[in-house]
Amino acid sequence: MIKVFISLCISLFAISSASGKEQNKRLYFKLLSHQVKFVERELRQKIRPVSLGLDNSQKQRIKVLTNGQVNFSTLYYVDVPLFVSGQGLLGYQGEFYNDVEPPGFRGDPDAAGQWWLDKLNIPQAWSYASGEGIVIADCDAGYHHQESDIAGNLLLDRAYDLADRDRSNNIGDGRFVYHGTAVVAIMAGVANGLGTNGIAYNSKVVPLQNFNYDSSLDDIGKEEATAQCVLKAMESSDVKVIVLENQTRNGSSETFVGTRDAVFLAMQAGITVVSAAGNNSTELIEESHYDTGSIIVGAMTQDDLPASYTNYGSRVSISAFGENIKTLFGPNGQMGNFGGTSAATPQVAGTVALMLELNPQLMPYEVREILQKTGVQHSNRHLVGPRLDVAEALAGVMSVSHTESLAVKQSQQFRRRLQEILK
Ligand SMILES: [Ca+2]
Ligand SMILES: [Ca+2]
Repeated sequence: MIKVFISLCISLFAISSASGKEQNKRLYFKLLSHQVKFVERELRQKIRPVSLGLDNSQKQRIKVLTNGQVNFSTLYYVDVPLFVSGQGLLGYQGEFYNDVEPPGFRGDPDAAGQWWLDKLNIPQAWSYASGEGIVIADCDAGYHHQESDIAGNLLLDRAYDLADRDRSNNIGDGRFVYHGTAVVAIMAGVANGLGTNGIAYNSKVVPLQNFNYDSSLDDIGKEEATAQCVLKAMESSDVKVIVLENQTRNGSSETFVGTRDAVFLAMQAGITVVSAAGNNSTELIEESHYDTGSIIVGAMTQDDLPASYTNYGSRVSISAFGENIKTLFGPNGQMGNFGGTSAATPQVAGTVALMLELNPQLMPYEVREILQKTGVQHSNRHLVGPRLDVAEALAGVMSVSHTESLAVKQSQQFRRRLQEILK
């Protein structure tokens, strides 16, 4: 029954984008019945063309995406031709909001200025996931960690500075403290009714500092500290995602062999690594020769073109927006305009947290493949990969059948052994 149902399902989000040019309207609804099997049958039966006045081709377009189970707290939507009324869909045993979007979570107040939320289909994705239960480690330049918009999601007891051996517990100093603050706010900012919130607003972040950009503080080089940062992140058994927010002169952080090796280990341990491509307009050659399996993120302009500065090449997995990203900088709630592959990377990392909440067993290469398959293709896609679409990525997670239990087991064993060695 469930199998048949899944095979009939089409992505809602795909429907909405494919039918965007036609005269359509959107109907929102929540299912109310408590009898799942009954509702599944109803979903199929009541969608008959006769009940809606649709022909067969139109009928195909209003099937509802589920993950094989009907979720009653989830808000679904369908795009239908203008003449269809919500009354025709009442057989869903649902509560309908004809034409009008019902009150749902669209972000904290300042999110109103965040144009990219809608462009990346993030509010739709929030019907499915918020990052709950997912821990991300960020290797970054510093954090205003007392900012209320990020503090609640930071795991401060694990904060660590890998570059400053004398003050390894101070992640709030250095020249670019705003940088990690901005990254965490985009990726995992707190949904508290104030300011903004992140894409994975219920995830948690281990704040690691890989450089202070201050010779009076830093004892070892940025590249080496980044490699150490990856190893440090792996000491925590619950970290599922590692974010690398620095570049080298030659490209992404993975041009440094120590970092590359550490990333290889993380991938074998089943941790998804999301890495900024860098901002030098450079082709990533070494990264193509040594594909670690990480997700390397390029930057797009607001007009959906590859940014002039972004590093590029076949190894860039996916891209997100790298300009006019209004977000928290701190201190004292100060907002700023963030950009570069540094800004694009947390958009992807937050999405990965949502994906892993839906299916924590996904292996890193599956996460990358789903992101690439579901991203928006553009004419320059060979340079920076497709552009991220968050709702489509979640639909992609829900539609794959997952048979990787052996790989999951192996990665968990590897991770345990690695943690013994790292201690
Ligand atoms: Ca520091
Ligand atoms: Ca907030």
